[in-house]
Amino acid sequence: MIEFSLTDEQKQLQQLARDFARREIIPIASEYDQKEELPWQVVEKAHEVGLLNLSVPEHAGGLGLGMLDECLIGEELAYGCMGIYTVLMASELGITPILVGGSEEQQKRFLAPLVEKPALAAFALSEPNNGSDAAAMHTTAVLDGDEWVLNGTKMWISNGGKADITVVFATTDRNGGHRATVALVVEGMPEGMSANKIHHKMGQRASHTAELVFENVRVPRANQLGGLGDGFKIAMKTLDKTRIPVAAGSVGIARRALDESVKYAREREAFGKPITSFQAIQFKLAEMLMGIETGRLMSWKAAWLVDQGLPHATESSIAKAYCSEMAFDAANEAIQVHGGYGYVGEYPVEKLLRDVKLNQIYEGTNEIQRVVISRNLLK
Ligand code: COS
Repeated sequence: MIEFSLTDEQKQLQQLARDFARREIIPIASEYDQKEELPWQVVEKAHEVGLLNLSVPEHAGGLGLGMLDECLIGEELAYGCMGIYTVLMASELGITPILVGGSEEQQKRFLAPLVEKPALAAFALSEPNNGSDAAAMHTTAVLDGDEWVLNGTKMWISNGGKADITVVFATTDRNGGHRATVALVVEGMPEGMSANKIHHKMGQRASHTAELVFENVRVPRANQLGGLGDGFKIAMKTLDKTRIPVAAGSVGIARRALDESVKYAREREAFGKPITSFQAIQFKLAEMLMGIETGRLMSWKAAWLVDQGLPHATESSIAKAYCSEMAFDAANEAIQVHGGYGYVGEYPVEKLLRDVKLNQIYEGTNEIQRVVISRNLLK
């Protein structure tokens, strides 16, 4: 059976997120992009209306929403602003390893506080000198009695330093490869942990990105997710899931690019007619819609597989790579439709292009998605 219709609850969630984007995100998106500042009031409002930390399970007091639900919401948030989307959805990225590798006790302990108040989670895997080769991490974890002692630097961490919990991946033996990795939940900013904000990003500037430095940071052993040596696999299983909302967010950006293009093209005249009457413009709009519909289907399929408990790594990577490239093209063409006006901040389309570039890089570059897809194809 194939079923494309949404349940009433899903339609309500979608509408809630759409209204939220229109009321709370779109009016401030440009200002916070320019200020390079995380709009904390949006986090508070998202918490208030139930759009924050969606994947916290019911046994930890959350809504326990599924991946398709997350995609519906993610598309709407990204339509408003991809940077603000990243603030909210990077929290889901921080929660997911706890769902993947944490015990029920750990899920309750770490996740229940994330629904009680406006609070964020973060995921710290990449380092200054390794991103794609995630197993080659240099951050060390050394056991001292009942505590792990963390040393090292994590890089490009969304919500880094702002999050109430940060899942940090570290090695217990630099020569041990992925089998010597652990996943540790760091609560707040313990002694020895510091965050340095990364400035002058090309886009997604309302999202707070930081370098995290750990100097002899002590983490209780009870905060270790899974077993010794499970860290890398927990990270991989997490990304297999969280790349799907990135795809959905990309669809949201592409939809915004199309809507802005249609609006402008209807108003703008050339050669005595609105530019919508020219095929050069019509075909660009048609291409955008073709990409949006195709990309949404792929992200929904990947999300459906997750919700069914079926293997989803290949589909997740296809959706992430396809949708981020499709959305990049849509944003680029939206600028072309706007001509010179598209190149300046007066219209929202130049921001779409700056923002969407990151979708081709974070949660695994699109080259890494092709590694995943081809390895799964050939194995
Ligand atoms: N789920 C579960 N297990 C996985 C897995 C997955 N998706 N991918 C790999 N593994 C397991 C393998 O089965 C293997 O286990 P065994 O040694 O027990 O057989 C182990 O992990 C190592 O796998 P592999 O040899 O394939 O790992 P590589 O070092 O070659 O790395 C890639 C694989 C490149 C796919 C991985 O490093 C990656 O995804 N990199 C990108 C990281 C990323 O997305 N960073 C973004 C940070 S968040 S913004």
